[in-house]
Order: sequence, then structure tokens, then C-alpha cells
Amino acid sequence: MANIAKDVHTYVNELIAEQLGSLDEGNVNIEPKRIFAIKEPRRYCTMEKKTFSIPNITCGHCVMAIKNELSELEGIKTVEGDPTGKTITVEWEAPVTVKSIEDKLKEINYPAA
Ligand SMILES: [Cu+2]
Repeated sequence: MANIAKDVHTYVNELIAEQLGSLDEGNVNIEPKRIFAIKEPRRYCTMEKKTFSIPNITCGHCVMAIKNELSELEGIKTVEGDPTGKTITVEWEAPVTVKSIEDKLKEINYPAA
């Protein structure tokens, strides 16, 4: 019985580690007695991604300026820019929201279209 519980424990931890993706397996640990309460694994990864169209972009310096400004917001993970396509692609998680990104873009005179 103890061995079965341990195997299930390991299995569930692997399942959760898979869901978490970017987090270390060391951050994931639950007690065997609690696994039966799990019907659906919770979604721990809350990373979001969006490409913003920004007409005011004219060159690579604009992209750099936007990258620097957005990177200061807590929760921003990556900022990629395309000067030709006039787009910025942002990956983020809480506390950043689409609105706070759009507000910042407006504030620095690169409003999203
Ligand atoms: Cu520019």
C-alpha cells in the first residue's frame, strides 16, 4: 500500500510539473492523501501572449524604446519587436494585464492600434 501511494504521489507530481511547465519540479509537492481530491489538474501557468499593432513605430529605435519601457512593468517576460511590421509581441503574467500594457504604450506615445 505504501509503495502504491508513493508511485501515485510521484505520478501526480509529474503531472503537475508538466502543467507548471516553467517551474522547477522542486516547487511541486503534494501529500499522497490529497491526490484523490484532484479531479482536474489546476492550471498554474498563467502566461499570456499578444501581438500589438503600433503604427507609430518607424525604426528599430522605437522598438528598443518600447522594449525598455515595457520591461519595467512587473510581470513582463519577453518583448519582441518588428519595426517593419510595426508590431510588438509581449509575453506576460500577473500583475500585468492587456490594459496596463496598452496604458503604458499610450503613455510613451506608441499607442496600440
Ligand atoms: Cu524609431
